[in-house]
Amino acid sequence: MEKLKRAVAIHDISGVGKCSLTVALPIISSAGIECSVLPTAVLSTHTGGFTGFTYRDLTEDMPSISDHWQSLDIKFDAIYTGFLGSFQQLDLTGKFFDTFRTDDNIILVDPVMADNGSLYSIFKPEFASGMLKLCSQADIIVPNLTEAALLTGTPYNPGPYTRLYIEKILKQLSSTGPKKVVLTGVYFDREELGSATYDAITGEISYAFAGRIPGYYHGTGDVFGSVLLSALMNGFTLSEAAAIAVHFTASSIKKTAAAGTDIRFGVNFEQTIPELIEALKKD
Ligand code: PXL
Repeated sequence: MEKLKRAVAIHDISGVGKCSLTVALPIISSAGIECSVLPTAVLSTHTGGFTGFTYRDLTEDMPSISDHWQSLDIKFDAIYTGFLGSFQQLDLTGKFFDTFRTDDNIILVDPVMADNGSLYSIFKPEFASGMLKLCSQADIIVPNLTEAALLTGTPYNPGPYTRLYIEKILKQLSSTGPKKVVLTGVYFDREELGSATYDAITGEISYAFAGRIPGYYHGTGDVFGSVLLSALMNGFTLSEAAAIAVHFTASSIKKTAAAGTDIRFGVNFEQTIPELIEALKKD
């Protein structure tokens, strides 16, 4: 039996409305990877589409959790960050990277802060500069096109896109530090939606698409990021991992649309997990 790999997911816990840790934990675990968690906040629901949510900030706990793990000499094969609520959390997460980085672990930052052309309501515009700094410390970043615009200081382009535009953004993002970039929300026509990847070491660019399902579904970025990391940790290349993540996310959205689920509650990824296990099998 191969040694179990261990990832740590640094995200919030939103009690209702599947996203962040309630997505990362089940997906990464079902991919055969131990998933440790460093919760950044506890919310009653996520912040998109629900009003009146509670928000308990856990910033104060982050350094002591990190110190305890350091004292135990805990090692992580991957560090995966998502929703971070403040500059202080960005700073503490950057310090966490410095402490737990090894020669061969993966640091994956999903710069969760915006979608559909707008910054999430709880963030101020300056937040993007702090997120850019954290991204510069990552091996892989996974922005959507709104986040990419904020990180590159370019105006948001709602698409459809051209290869020229996408490849310029990929290279601009990589020039800020991360050697691998995965852009989500890429489309050249109204029929398909997917991702583009860039590996600055090999120069390889790849695309993966699935049929577009109309509507906006919450938590899909976290589903995508969790599957991407799971596939990478199972030995798939960046382009293969992105294709697995695109098809898993699209299949989960399809099931959600067919079930008529309220889109605020996230996607029916649970019913897609058997497909992930199949996709991760090596022949
Ligand atoms: O899925 C991203 C996300 C994660 N966590 C919280 C959020 C959001 C997006 O709105 O509000 C708390």
